[in-house]
Amino acid sequence: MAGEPQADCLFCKIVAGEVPATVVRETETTVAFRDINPQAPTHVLVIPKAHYPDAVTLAEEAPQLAAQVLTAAGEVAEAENIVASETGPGTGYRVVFNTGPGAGQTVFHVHAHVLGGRGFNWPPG
Ligand code: IU
Repeated sequence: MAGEPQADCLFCKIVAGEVPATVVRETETTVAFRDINPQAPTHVLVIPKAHYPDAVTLAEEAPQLAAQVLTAAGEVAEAENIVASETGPGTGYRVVFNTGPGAGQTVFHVHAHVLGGRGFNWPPG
């Protein structure tokens, strides 16, 4: 059923405390933890505690929870001091939802990558 924990899901296991993670923020409905393979000085993953496979499914089936994930991403960015206060490299941050294997999604429990602390290129790689 939508939102129910999945036995074979790594991020459901992090939510359950069965797999360790460096948690930086937690709300009633979301958890944020540091990525084990960081791609930027700040690289935090924000997930809903409930299991949805990707961002679009989350938005379709639980729009309020999708908004809570994005709000938590913004709070992480504030706490990590990566919110743009001026223009220039290393200011501002990215919120990325890889969606589907072809786009690099490897864990099918929706997660927002919050990346900051360095400059970024456009278009992304
Ligand atoms: P992706 O968008 O599905 O590729 O992102 C999955 C991320 O989960 C990736 O950046 C991994 O480094 C990260 N990750 C993690 O933080 N902890 C883990 O135990 C595992 C993956 I497995």
